[in-house]
Amino acid sequence: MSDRFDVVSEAAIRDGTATDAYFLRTEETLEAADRNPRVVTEVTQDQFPTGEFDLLAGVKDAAHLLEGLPVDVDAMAEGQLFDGGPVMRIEGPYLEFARYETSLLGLLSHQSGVATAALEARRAAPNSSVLSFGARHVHPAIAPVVERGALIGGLDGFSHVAAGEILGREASGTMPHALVIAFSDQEIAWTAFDETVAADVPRIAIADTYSDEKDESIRAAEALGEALDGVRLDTTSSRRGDFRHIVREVRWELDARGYEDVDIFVSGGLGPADLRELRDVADGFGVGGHVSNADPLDFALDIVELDGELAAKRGKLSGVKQAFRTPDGGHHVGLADRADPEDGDPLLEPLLRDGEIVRDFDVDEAAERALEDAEVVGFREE
Ligand code: PCP
Repeated sequence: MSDRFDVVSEAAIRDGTATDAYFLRTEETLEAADRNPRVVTEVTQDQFPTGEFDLLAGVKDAAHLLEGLPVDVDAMAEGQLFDGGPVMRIEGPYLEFARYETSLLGLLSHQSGVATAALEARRAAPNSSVLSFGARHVHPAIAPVVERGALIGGLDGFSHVAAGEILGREASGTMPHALVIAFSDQEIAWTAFDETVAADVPRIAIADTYSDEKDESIRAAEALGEALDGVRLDTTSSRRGDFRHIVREVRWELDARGYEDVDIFVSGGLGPADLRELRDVADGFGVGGHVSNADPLDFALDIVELDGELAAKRGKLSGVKQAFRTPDGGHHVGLADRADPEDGDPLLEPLLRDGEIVRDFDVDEAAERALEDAEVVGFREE
C-alpha cells in the first residue's frame, strides 16, 4: 500500500482484500461450518431486456482478477452490446471466489459505463475525430481504465500520457490556454509552439483566450500560415451564446481568407447532443466529463444454481442462462440448456477454464465489434 497516495495496490486487488468486509465474514462463517457449495453465479444488470442497450468493457481486467482460481468463467466479448441477462457466468466452489465479487463488479461496471458513454459520443458524430479529454476529472491512477473504455466505445484517441504508455498509444492534444497566458501574447505563443514541438504534432492553436474566436482564428492562420492544421474553440460557457453560430462564423471567415484547410476543433462541456448539433460544422471534438464521469453500470453478481439445483434470491432469475443476439438485432435471454426459440447467436463464450485465460484481448477488435453491433441494434439512434 502506497503511503503517499490513497491507492489500493495491484497485490490487494489480486489477493482479494480489495473487497467488502461482509465477504470475508461470509468466508469465515462458511469455513467454520465446513460448507463450500458448488455454485453458478451470473453478472447481470437487468434480468429482462429493457429496450436500452449498454456496452460491455472491463473483461480483460476481470479475467486477470479471476486468473488462477479453480473456476470456469464464460463471458461476452468486450465491445458487445447487451440488454438484460448475464454478461458473465462464474462456476466453481463458492469459497474460492466469494471475496472477488466487489472488485469484479467494479472492474466491469466502471469501464462498461465509460465505454457506453464513449459509444454515445461516437454515434453522435460518426465521421468526426472525437478525443477523450476527461482525465482531469478522475483519479490519475485509473486514467488508463477510462481511456481504454473510451477506445472500446470508439473514440479516436485520448490526451493522457501515462495512459498512453500503458495502452500502447500516443497521447493526443492541442495546447492549453496556460501556454498563451504564459507568453502574454497569442501570436508569440502559437509561433513558439510551432517552432518547438515535434513536426508530427498537429499545429492546433487555441483560439479563444483573450479575444473573439473569429479574430483569434484568423490571427492564428495568418501567424502560422501553411503550418497551421487547425484551431480549437473551447469558448467558456459564460460567453458561449450560440456556439453553432460561432463555429460557422469562424469557418466562414477562415474560408473567405483562403484557409479552407484549417480544421475547427471544439471542446468544453460537450455531450452527444452538442456533437449532433455541431458535427456538420466542426471537424473534431474533445469530450471530457461525458465520458470520464459516466455513471458505472449497475452490475450485480448472483447465485443462480447451488450444488446443481436451481437457486435465486427474490427479483433474480434462477438457472444457468445464455444471452442471444437475434437476427433482427434484438437481445434474448434464455436458459443455456434450451435452444433459443428466436434463433439467436449465443453471446457468452469461454473466458477461463479452471483458472486459465482462454481468450485474447484486443482493444481495436472490441471497438470494431461495438461499432458494428451498435449499427445492428440501432444504439442511441437519432
Ligand atoms: C478543455 C475544456 C474542458 C476539457 C478540455 C474537456 O480544456 O476546458 O475542461 O472536459 P469537459 O468536456 O469535461 O469540459 P482546456 O481548454 O485544455 O483547458 P484549459 O482552460 O486548462 O486550457
